[in-house]
Amino acid sequence: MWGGREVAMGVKGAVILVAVSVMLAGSSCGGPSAPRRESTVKVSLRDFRLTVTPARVPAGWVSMDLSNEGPDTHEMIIVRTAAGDGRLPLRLDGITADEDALAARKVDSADTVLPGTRRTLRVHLEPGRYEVFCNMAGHYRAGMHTELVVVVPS
Ligand SMILES: [Cu+2]
Repeated sequence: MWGGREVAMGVKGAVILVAVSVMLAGSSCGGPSAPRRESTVKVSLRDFRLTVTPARVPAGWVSMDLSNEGPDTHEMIIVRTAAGDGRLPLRLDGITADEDALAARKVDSADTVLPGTRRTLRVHLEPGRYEVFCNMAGHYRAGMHTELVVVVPS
């Protein structure tokens, strides 16, 4: 009884080991062997709040996992800025950020994230301060913005 169970677990363990070694071999064939770190930031979009978790990540590739909790459609724009959260230049309407003025500092964006849906945006971030926001009419001014700090990897 006991012996049989051990044998069964042994076979299962061996299968896992093979799978892991295949994965390791696969990941090392794409160039230099330097470890590539990738962080994940959960971005929650809702009426009218935007949060990032964690709010501090090491520089490098970051996977921004967006989730629109609704009820409206939202978007996510990420720009580099040292101005401080909620201090982006506004358009003349006074309620939306001036994307033309921010074009040079824009990293990337995800448009039209429908309520109840998720999307992942991979971005490469240098150390610095960034603002993550939604710029659909009025949403910026209503509070859909937050800061993401990118630090030198330790
Ligand atoms: Cu929005």
